[in-house]
Amino acid sequence: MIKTISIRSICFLAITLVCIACTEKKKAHIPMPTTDLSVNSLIPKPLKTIPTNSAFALDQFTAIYTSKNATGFEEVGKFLSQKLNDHTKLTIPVNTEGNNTVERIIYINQSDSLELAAPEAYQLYINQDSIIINANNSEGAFRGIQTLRQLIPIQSNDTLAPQQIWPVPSGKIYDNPNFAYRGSMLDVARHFFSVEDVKKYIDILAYYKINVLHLHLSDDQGWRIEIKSWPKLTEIGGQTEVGGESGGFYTQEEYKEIVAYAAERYMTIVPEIDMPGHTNAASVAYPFLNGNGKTPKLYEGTRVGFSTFDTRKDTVYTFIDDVVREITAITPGPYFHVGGDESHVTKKNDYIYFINKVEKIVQKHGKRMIGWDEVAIANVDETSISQWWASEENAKKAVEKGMKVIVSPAKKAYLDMQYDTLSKFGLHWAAYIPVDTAYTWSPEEYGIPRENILGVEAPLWSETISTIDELEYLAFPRIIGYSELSWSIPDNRNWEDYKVRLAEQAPFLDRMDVKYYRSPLIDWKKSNYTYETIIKD
Ligand code: TNX
Repeated sequence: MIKTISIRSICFLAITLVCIACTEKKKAHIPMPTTDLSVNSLIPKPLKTIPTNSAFALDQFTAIYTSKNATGFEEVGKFLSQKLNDHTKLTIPVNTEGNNTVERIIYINQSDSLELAAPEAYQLYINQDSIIINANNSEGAFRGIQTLRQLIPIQSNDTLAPQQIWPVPSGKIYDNPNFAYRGSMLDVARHFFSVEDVKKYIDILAYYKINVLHLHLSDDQGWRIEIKSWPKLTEIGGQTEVGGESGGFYTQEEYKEIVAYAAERYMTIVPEIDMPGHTNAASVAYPFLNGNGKTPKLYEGTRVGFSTFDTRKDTVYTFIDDVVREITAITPGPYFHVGGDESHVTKKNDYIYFINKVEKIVQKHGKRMIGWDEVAIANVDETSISQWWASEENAKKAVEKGMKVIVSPAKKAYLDMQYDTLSKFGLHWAAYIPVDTAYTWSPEEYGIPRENILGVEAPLWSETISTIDELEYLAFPRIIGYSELSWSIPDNRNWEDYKVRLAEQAPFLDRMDVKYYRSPLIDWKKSNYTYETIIKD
């Protein structure tokens, strides 16, 4: 451990610990329970865990300190303090000097150790009087504090001491993700979801170390992002949704708010404008786009594959250039998703011509193109990314082209598939996906070489859901399993072990007011908040 902490940090730690020792009103020794860090309920499961069988007493005499002059570390400390406050009501100061009531510290330390060279790597050392989180950068530190949050018991153990404490099991954790891209997609086109709904989803995903939210921003039924140079896209194309309810769209300011909220949680937003198919709403707003001389009607059904842009018209590419320019200008992440799926009424040659041109537009605006697996039939560049959802042949083509692949097999990873025949929402064209089926597969098992796999994404299409409760019913608990499939190595994944850890998530999900599906396959842990009482509210 010493190796990984800089001299500066050691001096700081030493001074802090001496100050703690000198504190005059020293508290009576608090007996700690015997713990076993290796049987905790962490999801995703960390790479390596070494228990030391004691505990750190989180209480009102705890303070957080972070490395000075390390970008983003203080913000991570403040984020942790806020979340600890939400959970325990304790007010834990961050980087407050001359605080003589401090007895124990949580230190978030920037370290250049080679052991932390892997992206998002962190180490967590939990001792009786200190918790040290080592990371090379603030992203790793942020992942590390999610682990710490999960280790705080649901309730304080006030039978052990005169004051309330939350005993955190002691030991060491070494961790970094198996895959860099760990995502979920939300379809805000079939049904629109408010900024607040999206933020809530982001918040829960971040707790499970998911780092990408892909927003499906346009489809036949609606255009959901303001484009200032083409205002009718939202004025007309954003006014409806499946079932004919009111629709909606994000202004660019609102989209920026989502992007910033995600960035604070080290999550990348991937915007998708689906084309050349799935474009009915855009063509209603600007009929020249479809090139067939007809003005289509707003569409409120759920059929796919009936619309297309006119791929041979220059003005269509001028339009696309404006859309990509405006969206990329407010998207700091490296990706732009062009859809490209189910273009059943676009001729194959036209489709290839279109994807080739759009890829260049995306690159001109400084982003890497992502497309659904069909895009691999075009002459795409190896820097572009294929999102494999259906065709193994297309996935093979992508690998042959040297592309990276996002693994999203509909039969295993589609959050809009029903759990079983009794499910209230969802479809089942690909499969029924109960919670165990969603977990017991491996991104590596489909013949896509490990080095081509960028990661895993679980898409949530919204034909059958229109409220946050319905969204949560389909997403949770399955998305929690997908987080483990993308973060943890195969040796650390096991259904029997996972299902026990998943059961332990109930109190957190209840506290966060997540209306998850209480799968009968899981022996859900009881919490003060029962599902029934929340539903009644
Ligand atoms: C297929 S998956 C689609 C979507 C639908 C979804 C419903 C993909 C790239 N396209 O347009 O919403 O099925 O499950």
